[in-house]
Amino acid sequence: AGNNSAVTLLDYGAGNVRSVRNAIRFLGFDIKDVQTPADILNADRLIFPGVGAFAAAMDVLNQKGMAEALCSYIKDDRPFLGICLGLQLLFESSEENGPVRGLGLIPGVVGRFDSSSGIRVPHIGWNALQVKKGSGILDDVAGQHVYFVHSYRAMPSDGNEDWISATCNYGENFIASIRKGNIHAVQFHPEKSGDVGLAILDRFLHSSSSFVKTKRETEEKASKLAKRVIACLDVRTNDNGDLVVTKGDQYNVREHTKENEVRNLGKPVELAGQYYKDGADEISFLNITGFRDFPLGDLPMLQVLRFTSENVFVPLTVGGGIRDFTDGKGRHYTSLEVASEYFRSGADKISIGSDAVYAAEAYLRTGVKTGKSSLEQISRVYGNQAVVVSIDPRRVYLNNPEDVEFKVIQVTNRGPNGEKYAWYQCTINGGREGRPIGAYELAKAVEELGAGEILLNCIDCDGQGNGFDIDLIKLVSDAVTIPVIASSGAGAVEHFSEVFAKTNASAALAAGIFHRKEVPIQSVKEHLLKEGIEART
Ligand code: 1PR
Repeated sequence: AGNNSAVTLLDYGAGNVRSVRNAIRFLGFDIKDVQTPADILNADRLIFPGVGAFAAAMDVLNQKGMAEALCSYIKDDRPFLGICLGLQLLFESSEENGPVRGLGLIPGVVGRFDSSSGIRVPHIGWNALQVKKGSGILDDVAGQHVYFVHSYRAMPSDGNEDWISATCNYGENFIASIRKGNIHAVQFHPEKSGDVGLAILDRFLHSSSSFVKTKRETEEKASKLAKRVIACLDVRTNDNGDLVVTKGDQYNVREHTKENEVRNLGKPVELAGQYYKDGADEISFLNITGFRDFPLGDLPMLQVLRFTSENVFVPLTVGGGIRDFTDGKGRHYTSLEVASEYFRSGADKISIGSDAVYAAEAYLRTGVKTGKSSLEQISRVYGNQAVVVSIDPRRVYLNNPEDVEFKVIQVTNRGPNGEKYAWYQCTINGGREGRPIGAYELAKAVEELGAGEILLNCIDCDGQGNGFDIDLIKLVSDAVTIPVIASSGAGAVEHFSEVFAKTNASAALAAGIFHRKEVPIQSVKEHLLKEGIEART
């Protein structure tokens, strides 16, 4: 930390603020944690990264006497930065499970995005800032993309106009940041917004910034939500017990040699760091043997997250093995404990595969939401924006669409025996077992159960490099209102523009082409921009 004074962090224990801590440390500052209301009043600079639900946060602040201290700190115009819920709590009230009263410092009510207007909720991804002049910490970032993840937002009004320093457009113009004197708050996540976000944090931490952002001119170029490009690392232990990044062909990760060894494409932490530098909008780790190896016994994966999140400032997703589990000694772990450990170690989202299939099957069979599935429990506690459902479907061709009870489509390219139809059968345990449910039915069910996003793989296309399964992605992205990540089959930059032009996917994920260094992430972005598709560069 050197000459820098410490920054005070208000972490009321409702969730993961590890990324904010990592970003502050990365910028060379020490962190003092708020223990008592007096610590707020004595702070030189206060950062308040709100996490969790609005009502729960207000309860804690009120119980600990911190609400009053916060109000007085802010009214005294002392240096303050609120992040995400840390912005929303400044308003009068929120409709999230409410109405619930907020701190009441800024006029306005926080409401939910309206998905009936055709936008996907949660608002997840990199969106452009419309910055007003004199915004202080947002100087030079007008028109840049920053990372948002939320379902609720504050709206501009005559009453709060003088507070607004930036807006963002998502179906409507909502408040992206506020500023008055030394008081700042942002709806987006600077700690997850790459260089741009670090520059914003750094401006808050220093009166005059030393972190120079030179990537782009300050002209407002970007205007809307960018299509995301996600790098995926399939991770498992190899036969020597080392955690390696691997990659399969149609989910088979073993080499076609006599030894049949697990294909080793590198070290997870190094590769993730590389992809961050290369411009990945997000990074996913999938622990592909999680269905048989219990993740909390799998400490290396938690270490990978801890190390990665120290230097990688874009969202991290981790999946594999999220379910209830009883270990050899008879100790029972809930899926919520597994997920919590992933979040604490630096994950922003968790991804559920097999267990979500069971949950969806049960829900469709009974019509009852028990609230007990891993999906429901984790999204209730951490919010649905933190829960991704990963689907591993396999195409099943049919001559007659009446042959199955699942949603059938007419395929663009006929099957091997001239079949005109197909359905997409969900699988579990890394494609090893087919289940009596289609990708379409599963997607709709998990949306209702609380999933915030869908990661849509396709076993037929995985590792083939022939492009995404457009039929499948269209089917699923039109069936739900949550964001859908297209996955499996990318082999060239054109495949990315194709999937965004022909489907409503919000993001495209690839593994093999990046691992084999065939196509740099930056080329994908440049290609998208050339094709008129919004991308973050
Ligand atoms: O079921 O909750 O334990 O989660 C297991 C997770 O591991 C699921 O998300 C499942 O998709 C994943 N998984 C399981 N087995 C494999 C395997 O490959 N044998 N990998 C596997 C999934 C698919 C994508 C891949 C894309 C892009 N890999 O993640 O990265 O297909 O690849 P490409 O660009 O090279 O074509 P649970």
